[in-house]
Amino acid sequence: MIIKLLKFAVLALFTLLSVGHASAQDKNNPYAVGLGTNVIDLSNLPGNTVNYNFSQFLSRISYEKYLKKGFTLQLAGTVNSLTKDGMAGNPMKETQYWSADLSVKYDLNNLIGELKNWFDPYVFLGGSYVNFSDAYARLVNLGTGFNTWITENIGFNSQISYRKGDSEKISEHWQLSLGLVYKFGGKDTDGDGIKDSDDLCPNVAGSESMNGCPDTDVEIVLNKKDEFNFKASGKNKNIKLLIDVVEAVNGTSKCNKHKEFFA
Ligand SMILES: [Ca+2]
Ligand SMILES: [Ca+2]
Repeated sequence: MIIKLLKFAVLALFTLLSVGHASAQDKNNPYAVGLGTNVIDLSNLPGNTVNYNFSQFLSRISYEKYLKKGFTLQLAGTVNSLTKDGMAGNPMKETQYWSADLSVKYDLNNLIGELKNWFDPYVFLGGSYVNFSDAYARLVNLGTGFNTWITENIGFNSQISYRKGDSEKISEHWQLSLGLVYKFGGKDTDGDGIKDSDDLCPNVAGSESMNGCPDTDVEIVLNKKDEFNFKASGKNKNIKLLIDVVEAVNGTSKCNKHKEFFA
């Protein structure tokens, strides 16, 4: 019990103190998976650790897909083994618990502006399908949490949810969770380190200060195959248009309108 509490406290401390330099989960990394542990508290109000039902270290798994405008869809699964009924640490007959949760998360950075790009607070609302002592119930699931990104793709996650239903066997309860989250899935076609969604020139390598466009003087020459080669200036605001035109003339544009125009 003490060791479990310590593990939980250490993880919580890491979550609060870890400082990174990465950005929130967003269109650049639309997918995320998470692994962690959870605590179920059957009392009316969370906070008193004598009521905590700790679980195995890996007892929660999650998968997320960023939708748009700060909204993310999350699917999560949890297992636990309950021995405390939530009445001042009162023991109860050991009961297996599992739940499957489907939630929509909203990234608060989207609302209040990004305070720190490594800090990613959110709220969520969803439904949980819970198994408790051979009874099943559908519960409403709402809560809040945050991700703390330590690298561009890896972060700590901490959240609390309140679950409420009208089943006699499974009434309201709380779930706290802590874990690691890994986000992925961003495309960088030209390999310049700027994801396609932020790259003004997604097919031409460039610099960060030029939003992914090359920072050189404009120079367009015709080669033996009658294709244009170019060096382009990122200082020119029309650089993207210029590159679009060159790609269209060369037939390498992904844009059908351009292809038709130059056909
Ligand atoms: Ca790029
Ligand atoms: Ca680029």
